[in-house]
Amino acid sequence: MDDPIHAPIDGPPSLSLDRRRLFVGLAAFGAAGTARADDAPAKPTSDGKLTIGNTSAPPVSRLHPSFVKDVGLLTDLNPTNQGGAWWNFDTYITPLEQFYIRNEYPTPRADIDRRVDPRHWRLKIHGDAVERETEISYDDLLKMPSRSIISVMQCAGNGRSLFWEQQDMLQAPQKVTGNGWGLGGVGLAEWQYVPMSYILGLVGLKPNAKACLFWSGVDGKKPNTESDTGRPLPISEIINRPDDIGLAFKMNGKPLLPDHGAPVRALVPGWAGGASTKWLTEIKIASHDFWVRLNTIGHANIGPAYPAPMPGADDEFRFVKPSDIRGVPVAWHVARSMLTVPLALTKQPHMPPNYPLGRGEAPLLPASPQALRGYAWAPQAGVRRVDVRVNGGLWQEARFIDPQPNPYTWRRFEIALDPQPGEAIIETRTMDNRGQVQPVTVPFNEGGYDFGAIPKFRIRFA
Ligand SMILES: Nc1nc2c(c(=O)[nH]1)N[C@H]1C(S)=C(S)[C@@H](COP(=O)(O)O)O[C@H]1N2
Ligand SMILES: [Mo]
Repeated sequence: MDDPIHAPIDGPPSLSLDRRRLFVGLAAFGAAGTARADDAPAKPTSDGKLTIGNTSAPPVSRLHPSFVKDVGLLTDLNPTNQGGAWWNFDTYITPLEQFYIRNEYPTPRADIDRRVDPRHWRLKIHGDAVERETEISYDDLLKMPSRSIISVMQCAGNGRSLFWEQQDMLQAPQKVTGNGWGLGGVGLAEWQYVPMSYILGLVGLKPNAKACLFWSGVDGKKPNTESDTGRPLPISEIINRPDDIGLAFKMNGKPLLPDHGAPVRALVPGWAGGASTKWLTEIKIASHDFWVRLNTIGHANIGPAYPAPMPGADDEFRFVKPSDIRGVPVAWHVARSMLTVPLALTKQPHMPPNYPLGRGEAPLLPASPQALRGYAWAPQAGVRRVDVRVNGGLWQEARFIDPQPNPYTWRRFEIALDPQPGEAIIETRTMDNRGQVQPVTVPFNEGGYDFGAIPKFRIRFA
C-alpha cells in the first residue's frame, strides 16, 4: 500500500470515506470525472477557453458557420473539425453535444441541399456485383428491420498530437501533419441501423463481388458539389460481419444530427471513422476495387513501414489517380487508452484557440489521495485489462467501471493514486483479448494515423 498507486477503490470502507473527502477537494480541479460536490453553474470563461471540469454545468454556447449543432463543449481545431474535450468525459455513452465532428467540408444543410432532406433523400445501390439495382427512400429505410449496437466512432488521426509530443515527429523526413486532435477524436454512441445483411438480401449479392463503396456525393469542394468523400471496404469485411455493418439513422436514440451525417450514414464499427460515410447517397458493389481520397492521399499509413499496395487493372478511381496510392489504407482501430486529463501540449504546431491549457502547461491536480479515471478501447479484439504506472514505476492493474457488451465498446477504468507534490508522468496501457499490449512507440507515418503507443500524461500535483 505504499506504492504511489494503491488498491482499487472498491476496497475497504475507510478508503471510500477518503474518496468522499477527496471529491470535495477535487471539485475545483474537476479531474476525476465523478459526481462533484459543487453544483454551482459554470460561468463562461472570460478568455473563451474550455473549462476543466464543470460537466454538470450548462454548456457555454458557441455557434460556428461550418456546423449545425452548438459546439460550445468542443475544441476548435480548425474550420471544419471540432474535437471532444476528453478531459471532461465522464459518461459511458458520449452525449451528442460532447461528440467530436470530423468534416472535410462544412456540414450540408437540408434547407439548402435537398439530398440530405429526409423527404427527398435517396440511396442508390448498384454495381456489377448486385442482381437488382435498387433505390430507397428514407421512409423505405425506416420500414426495414433495424438493430442497434454500441460502438466507438474514432478518427484514425485521433492522438496525432502524441506523434509530435512523444515521438518528436515534427521535421522531415519524419514529419507528421494533420489535425492536432489531442485525444478528442473519439466518442461512444449507440447506433441504430439497418444491417448490411438485409441490404445484401434486398439487392442480391453476386459471387463476383470484390468491394463495396460507401459514397456521399453531397459534401464537397464547391458548396455541395464535387464531392470526393466516401470509402470502400473489401466485400469480405461485410460478409464476415453483415449484422454489425449497416446504414445508421439514429445516434443515442435520436435521429442523426446533420453534423453526424443526417439523414443516413454508413456504420462500420471498429474501423477508422472515415469508413462510416456521412450523408450517404450511394452504395456501389463491384467486381473490382475502388480508390478514393480516403484510402489514398487521406487515411493511408504512408511511411517506410507501410509498403503501398498495387491497384488492379480494372480498379475504379474517383477523384484520385494510381500514383496517389502511396501507403496502406487505415482500417481496424488499434488498441488505445487515455486518462481524462488534458495533455500538456509543448510541440503541437497549432494550439486549438480554446484549449484549456497554454503551450507547455501541465494540468494541476491536488497532491492528495484521489481516483483518476480513463477510457480504454481495442475494437478488433476487446479490452482485457488496463494498467497504469507513475514515473516509470510498476504497472498497476486498473479497476474497470464498465463491462464490455461487445468488442467495439470502450470501458471506463479507475485507479487510486496518492501523488507526491510535483510533476509526474502517468502512463496507461491497454491489453486486448489476444493478450497484445499497446507498444511504447509506433512507426512513423506521414498522416499521423493510428497512434496506438502508450500515452504519457504530464500532471502537476500541488
Ligand atoms: N461524407 C462524409 N463522411 C465522413 C466524413 C466527411 O468529411 N464527409 N468524415 C469521415 C471521418 S474522417 C470521420 S472520423 C467520421 C467522423 O464522424 P463524426 O463527425 O460523426 O464524429 O466521419 C467520416 N465520414
Ligand atoms: Mo477521420
